[in-house]
Amino acid sequence: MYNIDEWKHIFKLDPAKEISEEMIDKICESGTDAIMVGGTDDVTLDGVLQLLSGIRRHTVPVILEISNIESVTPGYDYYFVPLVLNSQDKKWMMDIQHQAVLEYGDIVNWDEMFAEGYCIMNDKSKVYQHANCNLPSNEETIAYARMAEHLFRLPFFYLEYSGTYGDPTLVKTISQELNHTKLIYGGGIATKEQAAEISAYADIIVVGNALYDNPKEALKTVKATK
Ligand code: 1GP
Repeated sequence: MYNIDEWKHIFKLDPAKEISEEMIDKICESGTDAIMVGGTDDVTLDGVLQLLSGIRRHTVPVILEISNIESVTPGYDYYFVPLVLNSQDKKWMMDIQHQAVLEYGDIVNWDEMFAEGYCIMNDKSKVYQHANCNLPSNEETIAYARMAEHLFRLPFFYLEYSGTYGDPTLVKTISQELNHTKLIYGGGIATKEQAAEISAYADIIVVGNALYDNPKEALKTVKATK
């Protein structure tokens, strides 16, 4: 449907946060490759549907990153399913996904569904605490990336620094490890310079918070990846 292989930039909108219709329009028309809807706390079906109706007035592809089963709805182009590789609980890697497939496996369109091997690198972030993660060393992070590519053959490895700018050297190292699995980087990108620095290595960068904190700068990150 869309050529995901060519994507470089994604804006992530949090259904639990306020955003104006006017801003949604600007984000959708920014030239970004896709809009991802996802968050950690208070993600409700209402919030997910409200964002979808705003985004659907534009032609940009829209992805639901599944946070909980209750907020899943038809109408998105793609569904990304996080598997938290560095969680200490099997629940975040396997069990909630298993439960979802048990309930909805008969009606799922598997062509729209993609797994993301998450490695959460910011121990101060909500998502790190929510998923009860362990902070991996650089060597351990590389090992997760290798597992994502060679053992699990995942389409995406998501290096998640949510809320803080990560280590570009590590992003470079990880990118050199991955040939088939695409590297998604997210976290703390607030300027076009940061967007350019990370996009030199990551296949796709995700910009989230900056849209709420400094939208004008955030919109400029798109161009920096092209
Ligand atoms: C969050 O990776 C995304 O899941 C983006 O991070 O909000 O820090 O931009 P920021």
